[in-house]
Amino acid sequence: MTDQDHDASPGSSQTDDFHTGWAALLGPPNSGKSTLLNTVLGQKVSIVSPKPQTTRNQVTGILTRDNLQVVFLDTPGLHRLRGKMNSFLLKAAWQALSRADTAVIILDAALYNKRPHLLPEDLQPLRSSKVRLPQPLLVVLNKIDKVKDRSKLLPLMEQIAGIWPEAEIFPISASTGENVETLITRIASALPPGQPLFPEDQLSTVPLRFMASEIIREKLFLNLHEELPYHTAVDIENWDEASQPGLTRIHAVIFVERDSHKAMVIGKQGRNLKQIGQNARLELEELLEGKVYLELWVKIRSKWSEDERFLLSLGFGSAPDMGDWQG
Ligand SMILES: Nc1nc2c(ncn2[C@@H]2O[C@H](COP(=O)(O)OP(=O)(O)OP(=O)(O)O)[C@@H](O)[C@H]2O)c(=O)[nH]1
Ligand SMILES: [Mg+2]
Repeated sequence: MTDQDHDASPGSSQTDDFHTGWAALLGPPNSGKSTLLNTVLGQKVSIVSPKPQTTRNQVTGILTRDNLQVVFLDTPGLHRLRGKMNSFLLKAAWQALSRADTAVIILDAALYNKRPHLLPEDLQPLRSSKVRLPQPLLVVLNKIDKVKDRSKLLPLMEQIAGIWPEAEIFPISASTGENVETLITRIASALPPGQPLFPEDQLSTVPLRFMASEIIREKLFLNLHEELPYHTAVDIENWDEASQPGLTRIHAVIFVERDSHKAMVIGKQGRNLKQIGQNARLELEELLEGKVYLELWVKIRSKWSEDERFLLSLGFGSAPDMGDWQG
């Protein structure tokens, strides 16, 4: 026996027909990228809301099976908005594509079924001459649970085939899981042979603190109206699990841009903030498998979304851990 046989590294017990790789989930905002990632993993790693631009960074989700490890990269939706924060969002999406062995483009079939004229414009960023999409090109038509008459998908499939003749199209529902397994099988067959990069029980490379701030941000997206969530950011200022066994004390700051935002986040008699805090705490307790004391503060930081240093300090633009490529 060699030393390698004793090695407890992730790849030690695997055979040569193991396939490993990175799969980027890309597409317009609100198409269901994060929902799909959570469904594939059977667990929530990426936050979801009915509002576009919910995801603001790359979020990894690791699927490990007998002879397969797919590291999915959830990404911010591709859009055409301006501003510093938006350019960070786009950078995160394009970086994921450049790292990926395969890319899955996720589209909202129910949306384009009703409004086909939106498709060419929404696909414009992906059709730019600067973008090189890996082959095979996998295109997902998501939300088919909302398309009662499935024959209505045919014109959309034709429209996509007209744009990308080589595309393989997968109608799915990320919410119900319909056809998701077929998609996973196809992604798996597109990945190169290789040893796993992460231990088989690892679900993500995202740090717990980041996940906690994301959970709070999700509750802001779910509880606040209209544009307000876009003016908020969350930072975990203190994390204490040492003082009291079984209890994690988390002190988080919700940044807003103006006085009026602060008043709306807090709500009448503090009702909004209380609700946001309660919802976030319950989910944090599930994540951390223990009691959580969550303290939320709302602070005004004018024009934070244009402040590059501040955005960097919040983790914008930082790529997730690559893992050990040696296995
Ligand atoms: N009916 C239905 N709704 C879906 C499906 N997939 C996602 N949704 C909903 O679509 C909305 C957006 O889902 P997300 O997963 O946040 O979409 P996303 O592409 O990650 O959005 P961004 O991060 O903003 O780019 C949420 O309200 C989801 O519940 C689906 O298959 N069927
Ligand atoms: Mg998302």
